[in-house]
Formats: sequence, C-alpha cells, structure tokens
Amino acid sequence: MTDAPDSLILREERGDVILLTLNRPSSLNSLTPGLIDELATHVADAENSAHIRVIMITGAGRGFCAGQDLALVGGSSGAPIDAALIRSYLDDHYLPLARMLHRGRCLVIAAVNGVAAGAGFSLALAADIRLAAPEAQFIQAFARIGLVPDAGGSYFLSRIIGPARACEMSLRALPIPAAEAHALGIVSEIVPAEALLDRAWELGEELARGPLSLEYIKELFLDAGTADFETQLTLESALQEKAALSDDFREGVHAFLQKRHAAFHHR
Ligand code: T3D
Repeated sequence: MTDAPDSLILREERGDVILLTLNRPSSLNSLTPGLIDELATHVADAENSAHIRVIMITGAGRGFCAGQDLALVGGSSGAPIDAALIRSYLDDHYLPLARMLHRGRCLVIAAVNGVAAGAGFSLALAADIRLAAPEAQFIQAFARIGLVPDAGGSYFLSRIIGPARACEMSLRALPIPAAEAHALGIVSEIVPAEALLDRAWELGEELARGPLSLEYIKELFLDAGTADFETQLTLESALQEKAALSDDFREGVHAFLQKRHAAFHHR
C-alpha cells in the first residue's frame, strides 16, 4: 500500500481486484463527508479503469462502519439539528456512492470485520456479496437516534430478507449477530477474523477471472425482485445477446468442447 498514513481510505490492488479499507478506527470507521467522498473517488476510478473488476470494502480496527459520524450532525448542546444539512449529507455524499456501488459495472464484496451500524450497514448491503467475521454484527441503528433507514438501507435489506422482516429489524434496531445474519441470507459466509481478508481476496480473484457476462448478471438482478415478468424476460434476452457477442462466450464454448478450463479475457 502507498497511502498517506492519514488517508481515510486505504487502497490495495492485486490484479483486477482492489481492497478499500475505511480508516477511522477510533470511531469504528464512522462516516464523514470527506471519507465518503474519498471512497466514492476510489470507486469511480475503479469503474472507469480498464481492468479493475472487483471492489472489496472492509474496515480498519475492530469495526466495519458505525454509520454517520454523529459528532458532525450537531445537537450535543441541545441546539436544534440542521435537517437541511442531514439531507445534503445524503443527497450529495451517501446517495451517489450507493448508486455507484449498486448499479456500477464492478462486482462489490463487503468483508465485514466488525459492527456495521446505520449507514455502515447500508454500505455493507450495497455490496453484491457479504462475508463476515463471527464478531460482526449488523444494526439498523437509525431508530435508536430517531431517524429512518437511509443510504439504500431499506431497499437493500427488503430485497434480501423481505420488507416485513426488514421493517421489524429497523423498528427494533437490535444487533443481529453474524450467525443470525448468515441464517437470514444477509451474509454469504462466516470466516474467522484472521482469515477474512484472505478469503475475500480469494473470492475477489475468482470473480475477476470470470467472463464478461458476470457484469451482465449483476445488471440482470438489479431489479429482478421488483420488475414484472415481461420486463425481466426482455432484459434477459437483451443481455444474453450482448453476452453472446463476447469473445468470452466463444472461449467458454471452445473450452467446454475441448475439455479444458476456459481462459476468459473479459471482452
Ligand atoms: O447525516 C445524515 O445524513 C444522516 C445519516 C444518518 C445515517 C446513519 O448512519 S444514522 C446511524 C448512526 N450510527 C449510530 O447510531 C451508531 C452509533 N454507534 C453505536 O451505537 C455504537 O458505537 C456501536 C453499537 C456501533 C458499537 O458499540 P461499541 O460498544 O462496540 O463501541 P462504542 O464504545 O460505542 O464506540 C467506540 C468509539 O467509537 C466511541 O468513541 P470513544 O468513546 O472511544 O472516543 C464512540 O463514541 C465512537 N463511535 C461509534 N459510533 C460512532 C462513533 N462516533 C461518532 N459517530 C458514530 N456513529
């Protein structure tokens, strides 16, 4: 890594995969506009890169991300909090990042090393795949401080566990331990903390070796839970045509017929 020691985001690149580490461990990597913008810049660079295919996100220290830095929202003196400021944090910082992670070309893995609360939970949910350490926990913490889920948290969680469960989890704002999150389908794998990043790299590199069609598969499932049948059929056909035009499809078929592993070049 070549980051300055005070970087809010640490970046490591291996082949076609990058690992972005949220780096404010003293506040469990709580989110400031500066941190979010730095993260968004790295994500945009990856999206625009000719070779990066997988983005992985984790947290430095014992937390993944404790959501919005509450020290920044004011109110400690009992004075009214500026609601317009809260809205602008969302519109100008959180939402562009959530859109890029969710709708972008790159596949996203969250390696959840510790607590993911509030918008930190939303950030983990914006990933395509979540791995977690046994110590991780997930908290829809918003109601604890009188807010509602944001940064995509209501949308993503509903898609994974259904709106009724997501609503209950948000109303009660209880910590969901990693094992329960795994049982609910929020987390794909529980990995011992000391092996979490190795497993994330392994999975990231596996995905990065895959064909171009992985990007189309991500796109295909973006709205699959809410789109009507005909719309989804049309999208499948359109993306299948694009995939069928790729060199990787030709290579996949040749490799199968020649009884060898395919070597994809993502084009
Ligand atoms: O602005 C907008 O646009 C609104 C957007 C809002 C989106 C949101 O994310 S709202 C939800 C914000 N997050 C929370 O409400 C969670 C707050 N944190 C906690 O409830 C707890 O810290 C945890 C349950 C996450 C972890 O508890 P624990 O006991 O493991 O750790 P701790 O001792 O509470 O925290 C460790 C340190 O991190 C501590 O600082 P200290 O005392 O060692 O100097 C704590 O103050 C700090 N910290 C934790 N979370 C935040 C934070 N500092 C600022 N903001 C935080 N969110």
